[in-house]
Amino acid sequence: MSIDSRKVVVVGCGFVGSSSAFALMQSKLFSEMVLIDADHDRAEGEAMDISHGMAFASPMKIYAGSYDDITDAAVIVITAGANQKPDETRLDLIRKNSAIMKSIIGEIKKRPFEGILLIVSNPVDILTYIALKESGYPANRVIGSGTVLDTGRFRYELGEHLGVDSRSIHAFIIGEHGDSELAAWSEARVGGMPINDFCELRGHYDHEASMEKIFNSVKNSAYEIIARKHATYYGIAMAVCRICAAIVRNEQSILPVSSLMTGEYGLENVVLSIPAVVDENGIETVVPIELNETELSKLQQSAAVLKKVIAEFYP
Ligand code: 6V0
Repeated sequence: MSIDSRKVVVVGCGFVGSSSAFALMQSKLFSEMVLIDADHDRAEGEAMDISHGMAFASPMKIYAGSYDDITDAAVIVITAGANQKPDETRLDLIRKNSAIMKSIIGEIKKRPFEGILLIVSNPVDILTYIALKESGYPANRVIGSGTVLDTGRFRYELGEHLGVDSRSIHAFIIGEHGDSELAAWSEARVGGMPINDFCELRGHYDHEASMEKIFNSVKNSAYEIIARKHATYYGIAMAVCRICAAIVRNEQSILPVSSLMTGEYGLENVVLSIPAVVDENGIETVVPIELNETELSKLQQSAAVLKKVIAEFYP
């Protein structure tokens, strides 16, 4: 079965899946979108509702389907599973969501799917690792949304702080998409300038305090949003679109998706986020940016947190 680069499947049509589908419809990246959910009525309702926006965007086919519809898709976006409740960490979700991920991968594996798996459900790094192991697909085809959202939040916060378009900022959140993530400050650039130099250009000299404030605000964003509206979904929906664009347009964009480490920074057999070149084959290559000693040690600690959880599933 050949791949139809204009076809996407979204598995899980809750807040994140339906918002992603809504954003994908507007993105014009695809001409066919299949929605799958354990609650088929929900998938049908979302497909109907989103289709009604099509007259204001551009034509495509959107429908609630089944796993028999996945075989020629370019990308399957998996957002199925429980979300965080107030005071729950992403790692707390593991017990509920690992079983869901295994059952979904089991269904996908029964069919000759050759496209890219994009895992979004949390804890995303662990579930991407599970998807990789259970599918047996090559590592380039199994991507987690990782810290693409956190990096978007980071660039937004920096843009606000510095009075500059966030798209002019090259700076990454790396590691776990969760509590042990870190900001790669030493490599951060604004318009090509080291970030502290740009801060001073804008009259900010209190680097340590500002860095701590901005990073904490990024790291705690999900908790702050969930405390107010019980879920987060618009930011991640845009991140899903961005990753899909890199894949289906073969963009070779550098995005901090989560991928399998194979020796980078001394890390192996763990899935986490560092920048990677993303193209039609998924991960073309990871880009191990230079880290200072503190950052490297934090990244290794983040990997250790994830490895401890992985060891429970694959001792
Ligand atoms: P939700 O609104 O409860 O939706 C979950 C959906 O999954 C429901 O519609 C369920 O019916 C469906 N579902 C459950 N089991 C299955 C199954 N076996 N097959 C198909 N569908 C199933 O949750 P929400 O949409 O808010 O969150 C979904 C996941 O995304 C959670 O794990 C979140 O933690 C995660 N997020 C990940 C983010 C990221 O940056 N990676 C960001 C936000 C949320």
